[in-house]
Amino acid sequence: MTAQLYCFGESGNAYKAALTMTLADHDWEPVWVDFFGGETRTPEFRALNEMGEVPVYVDGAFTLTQSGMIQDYIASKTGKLAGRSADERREVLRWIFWDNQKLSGMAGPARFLANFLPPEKRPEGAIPFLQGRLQAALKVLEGRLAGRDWIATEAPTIADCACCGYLYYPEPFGFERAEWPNIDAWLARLAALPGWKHPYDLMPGSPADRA
Ligand SMILES: N[C@@H](CCC(=O)N[C@@H](CS)C(=O)NCC(=O)O)C(=O)O
Repeated sequence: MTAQLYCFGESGNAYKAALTMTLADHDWEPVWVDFFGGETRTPEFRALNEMGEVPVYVDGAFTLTQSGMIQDYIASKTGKLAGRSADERREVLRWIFWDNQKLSGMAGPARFLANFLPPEKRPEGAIPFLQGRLQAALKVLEGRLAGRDWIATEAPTIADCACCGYLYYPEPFGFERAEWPNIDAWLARLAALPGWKHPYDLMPGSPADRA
């Protein structure tokens, strides 16, 4: 049976799961969620995920939420992008936890506030605060990628698919790719992997649809 991923193109968190399944050759199809129309707040969606978030992975009666959990499940199931030993898998998880809080955890809200929320609804000071924290996280990532091709191990893993979650999007949110040469080269390496797709090509929905 083809697994389903509840997602939308603007979601970097959903992209992590979608990219993982794609690069791991795991059969899946997207189910578009109308986030901007409020779908994640509906009782129907909350019945699917009480947390009210995408991504949601559904395979028959089996459901998983949280991008890192879905990524870990796919890596375990397919044996791809997983790390080859227990030590490597722990290192992979270490970077996913870091990403979810420090990198994507700042990039996602910064991008949302700066691009998708009307200016009058933006909480004062929130964007500079998030962008300051984001710069600190980008510095950590830039340092990590000095002299190495992939984040957690010598091969691409789900840690790479997590950390890149927001970094291919074109909307301005405080990440200028040209300012971070190691990150830039790593994003190019990732994008050269067979099957890689940009988030707006991998999942339905983009700002152009709402213009
Ligand atoms: N830690 C979660 C974060 C998921 C998340 O924040 N999803 C956003 C879209 S990127 C969402 O669905 N938000 C819905 C809402 O806040 O109403 C994960 O990694 O899956």
